[in-house]
Amino acid sequence: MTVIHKMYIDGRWTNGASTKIRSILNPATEEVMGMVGDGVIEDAEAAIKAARRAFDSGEWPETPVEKRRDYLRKLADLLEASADEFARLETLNTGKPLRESELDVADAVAAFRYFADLACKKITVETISREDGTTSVITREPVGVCAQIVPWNFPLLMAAWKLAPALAAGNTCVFKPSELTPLTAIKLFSLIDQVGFPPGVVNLLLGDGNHVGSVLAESPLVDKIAFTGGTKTGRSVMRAAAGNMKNISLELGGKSPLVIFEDVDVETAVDTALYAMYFNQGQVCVAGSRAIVHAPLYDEFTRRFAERAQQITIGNGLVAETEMGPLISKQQLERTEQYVAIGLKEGARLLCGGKRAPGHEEGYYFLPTAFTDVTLDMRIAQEEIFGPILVIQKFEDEAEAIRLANGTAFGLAAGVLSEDRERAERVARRLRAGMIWINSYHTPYVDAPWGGYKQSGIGRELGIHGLEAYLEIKHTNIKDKPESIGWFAAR
Ligand code: TXE
Repeated sequence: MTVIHKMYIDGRWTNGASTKIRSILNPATEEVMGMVGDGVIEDAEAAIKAARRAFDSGEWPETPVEKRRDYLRKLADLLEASADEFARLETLNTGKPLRESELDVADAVAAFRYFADLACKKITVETISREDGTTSVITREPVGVCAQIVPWNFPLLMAAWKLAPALAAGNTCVFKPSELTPLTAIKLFSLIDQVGFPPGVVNLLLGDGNHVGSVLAESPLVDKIAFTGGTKTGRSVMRAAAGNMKNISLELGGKSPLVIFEDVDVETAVDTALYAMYFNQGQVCVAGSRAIVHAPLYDEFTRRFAERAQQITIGNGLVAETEMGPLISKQQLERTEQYVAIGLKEGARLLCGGKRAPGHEEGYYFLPTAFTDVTLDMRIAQEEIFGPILVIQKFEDEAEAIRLANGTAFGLAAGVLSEDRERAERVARRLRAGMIWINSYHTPYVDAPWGGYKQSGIGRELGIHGLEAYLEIKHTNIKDKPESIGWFAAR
């Protein structure tokens, strides 16, 4: 019999208020691999209430930060001890190659440890002694009840990036994974249960965005909403959050450029561009989905890129040789196909791929695809596709490279490849993006900020900035004892 996974609310597993069940698919086989309870409005409200009570009672926010650290370290240890199981489950539910899931689990463990320790070091008290005889005390306090909504491309890692800083800072959480990929989050909550966080401190809500996600964004009992997902959904979350002026963190879409100068060896340039674009089948917010290539290198680059893209081994993520897995869903597959049609209609030239991967009867497999002859005004150059489609553009000089790179509504990430460090840094300074890799790509560092400019979002995750996003700052001005101020004469 298939096990039906439940929600975790107020320290207990629950079926939720309805009998609705959702089937979870393996995108590599299209088979049902799990059944989960599907949340409804009442479940969202119950989770919010539990988090509100746990926060307002003071149990978690007033727990000493060192003790909160111990809970999170224990969680990290348990996660590390079952890393193989988590990686396998992540691959089954998302389709991503196992080597990528293994990285995700290791990064998730690192995030819990990092924020557990950082909170102890950085949640400090500053004092200023004043000539007027008062003292100013500046403290950092948790924001309150945090609703956290994540997408399907990095389910476990996004859970860690959201929960670790929030809990370390003393907040209480309602966490909602994507309705497509809840399985590693459910498994993480079985560890959370084992660690024994006080009831209501950390709650798992299942269900889709329109039903339960929107309740989190709107609720006046929620103090902060942290969202990772598409820009369109981000906009509606922001609108809903305005009702009670929630604190917001948004990590949204991108159309990130990889600027490649002619002094780079063509094999290295192609290798980096393949990695920047096709990692996780291109379903990465920072995917290097626009290669902007210096004219002298352009012909050789495109020729070699097409050859190498066609050599990528596509298959089930559990098979050791697999380099690229399936897309997450039928919907994403169709969306990717539609963008190929859009590109062709706009007059771009298909360099490689452009269709479902042959030889796969089941599963949402799509060939690594690239377009040349792309102009900046085309939709394929402007819109986030979130599938394995690269657009390649040519530039003549540095000014044109910068103009093209900055020429979209997004500003999440960018890469610059050049042997000339000075030139690469000069260009990087002009790029309007939150994360820039020079001669590298993709790696997130847990102690360095992650987030975007422009329509790629608001705020930063990771690093000290990621912790501060979950803290309020309070100034308390203290005078030893009450005394008349005498501003208005007593008559
Ligand atoms: O994402 P959504 P979808 C982009 C990408 C993709 C497109 C659509 O271009 O093709 O978005 O993907 C929850 N209130 N990205 O529809 O809608 C939802 O349940 C509150 C980029 O899968 O952004 C899920 O948990 N929550 C991206 C989460 O939001 C709502 C990653 C993300 O879903 C909601 C994913 C609502 N009204 C998609 N509607 C990135 N850049 O990282 C949905 N949700």
